[in-house]
Amino acid sequence: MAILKAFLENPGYVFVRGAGRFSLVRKLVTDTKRLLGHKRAQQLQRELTARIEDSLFTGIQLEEYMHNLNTSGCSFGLQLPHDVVEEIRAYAELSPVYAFRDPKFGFLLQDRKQAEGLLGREILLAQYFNAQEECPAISRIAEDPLLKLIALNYIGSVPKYLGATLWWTFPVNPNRADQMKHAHFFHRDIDDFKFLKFFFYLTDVDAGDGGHWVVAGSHRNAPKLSIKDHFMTRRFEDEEINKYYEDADTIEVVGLKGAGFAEDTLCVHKAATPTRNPRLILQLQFGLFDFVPQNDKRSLSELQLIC
Ligand SMILES: O=C(O)CCC(=O)C(=O)O
Ligand SMILES: [Fe+2]
Repeated sequence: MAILKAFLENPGYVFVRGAGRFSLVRKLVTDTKRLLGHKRAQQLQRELTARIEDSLFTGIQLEEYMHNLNTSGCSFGLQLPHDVVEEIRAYAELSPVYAFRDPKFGFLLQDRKQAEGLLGREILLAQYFNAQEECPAISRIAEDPLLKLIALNYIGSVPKYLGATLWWTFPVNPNRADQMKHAHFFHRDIDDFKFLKFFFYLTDVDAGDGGHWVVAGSHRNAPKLSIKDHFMTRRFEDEEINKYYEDADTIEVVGLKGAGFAEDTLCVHKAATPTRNPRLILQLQFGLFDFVPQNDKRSLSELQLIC
């Protein structure tokens, strides 16, 4: 019944979440889109290449970058300029952020302890809403010709920009339910038939302190630990993933503020809970369709402060 209701409300969403689990369906939809949109994709490729000099990013060899992304499902080495990092940091310091991504739980960063007192629980994660509209630096990144070229080449047809999300994770002792809900267990995202995320750290992220973890190559090699895993998606325990994949493929992404990477989060991945310092991260997503809402847009009337 619940599935039928969800299907009637948003058939595309149910279609992606269901059929998108199967690599054959993903390939069929992606290839069809590629064939149908070939001309538009070529045109976009030319336009972006013509303005590549405007990119915020330097020192990236596109061919090598795409090779790594295609084979590993992730590719590293993007670096935001200092002024862009500082603009986003300033926005984050001054704007309300929302505990557990709940529009009713807004607070200012400096009032985090007070917000925890009022909520009666430690805040593992807090996200901004309407960040891109309110912080022009995020639009500069979203419009960047190199990022768009990477997305175009990875997705294989004109990519849809699905939006940005900016959030903090804090060094707390979270309960298991919060960790499950907020991606602090290994999982795969079934957001589309083909999609790509870019992540940027806006704080320094050291080893053992809240980094993003990804299993290289797992976009083409899903963890199938039981018959059920052929059909269902779920959260995985670290031990399950460590047993299934080679140690060398499981990467803890560390980096100074401004460091960025591209990832097909069909790869097995997770956030680790910070142990010492809060982590601020920006995510931008591109895909084929926008069935699964990924943006952070909320009407102002929905947003409430708790302190
Ligand atoms: O916060 C992280 O590092 C992981 C987030 C995540 O799972 C995602 O954006 O799909
Ligand atoms: Fe995820």
